[in-house]
Amino acid sequence: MASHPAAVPHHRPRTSESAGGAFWMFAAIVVGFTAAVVGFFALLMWLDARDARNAPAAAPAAATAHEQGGTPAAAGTDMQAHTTAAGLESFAGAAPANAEDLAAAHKPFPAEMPALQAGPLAKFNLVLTDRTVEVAPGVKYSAWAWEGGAPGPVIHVQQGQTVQITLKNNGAIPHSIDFHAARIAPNVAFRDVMPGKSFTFKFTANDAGVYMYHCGTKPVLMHIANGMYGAIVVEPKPGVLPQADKNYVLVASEWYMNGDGLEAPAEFNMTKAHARQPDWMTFNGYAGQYVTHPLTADPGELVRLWVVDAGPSLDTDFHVVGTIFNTVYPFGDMNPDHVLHNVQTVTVPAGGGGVFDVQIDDPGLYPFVSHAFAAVDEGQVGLLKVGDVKGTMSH
Ligand SMILES: [Cu+2]
Repeated sequence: MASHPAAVPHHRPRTSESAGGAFWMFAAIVVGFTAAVVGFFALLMWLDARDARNAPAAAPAAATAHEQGGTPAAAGTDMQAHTTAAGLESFAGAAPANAEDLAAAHKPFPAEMPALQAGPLAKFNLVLTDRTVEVAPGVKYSAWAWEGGAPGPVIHVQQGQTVQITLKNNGAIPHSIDFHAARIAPNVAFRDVMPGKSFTFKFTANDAGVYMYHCGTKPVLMHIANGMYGAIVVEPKPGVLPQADKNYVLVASEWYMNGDGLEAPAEFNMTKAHARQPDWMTFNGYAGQYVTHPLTADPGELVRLWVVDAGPSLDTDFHVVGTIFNTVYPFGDMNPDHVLHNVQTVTVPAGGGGVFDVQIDDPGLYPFVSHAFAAVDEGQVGLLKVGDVKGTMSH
């Protein structure tokens, strides 16, 4: 060890000492600056959280404010037109004067999980079509979607069932379908289907969980962002999970728009999609729909939320305000040995899923959100109404 390079000429330490001094001075400046920046953003976040806590209540209030010449805002959001960090014009929060009436008249996407099909084979017909959808009250979007809009229908099968998918392409260009629940050669099963054509394939749903399905035709970002996504629940074999009293399926997604969609339908904006700066973020395709039309449960019931984040690009930090998840199956891993207990927020990644069990004893209105709170301001918020409580948070 005597010949170790640590035995350096004695002037060396002085040099490195003075370099070290400069380094530490620089580091101190950086740390000080960082602390100031972090503090500033912490304040912004606190302000945002404080505002957003009131977001569900803000829906009718915002419409009233608009009628009085105040800031227009849509159900469940608290946004106004602004320019995004990348200098892109945002249409977040755009709303007509009658947004509140439109929100009330909107028929929410059915979040209740559909029944299983009996027998070893479950068959599903999916129809792709170009159509105008609404992504928020009065906000129209020219989508590439499904017969019923976006997301596509919830597919519910049991682990071990064979799933037969028939995809009919009624759109103007080729599309395809990629099932994350399948172990299958994608060049065969997920191939492009020409306009007017149908394609059928099968896979066995051996892996329990909740999975995304989506069009996988290039550019995939555009096909997903335009509405070509949905959820498939592969329920574990009977007896694996505690019996849930309520099962709800939520598909989170983002909308990137080239206009506000109030007069003419908005279309996809690739620049915003690449910048990951959506105008709207939704559960089941429509901003704040479960604020106006809450999901329901009785006190003490076991509510199971099957959540998929369709993205295309942002994660969903799933959280229910006012409670703690009793059990979480992170990433949709349904192995009971892998669950988390008593946690507040768990990320559902873009292109992934998560299953959330919650049991609430106190009657009340419990918002479910992506706790990345910009998502709430952009519409990714709903209410779980526990017990016989009145209306939404504002009533
Ligand atoms: Cu497509």
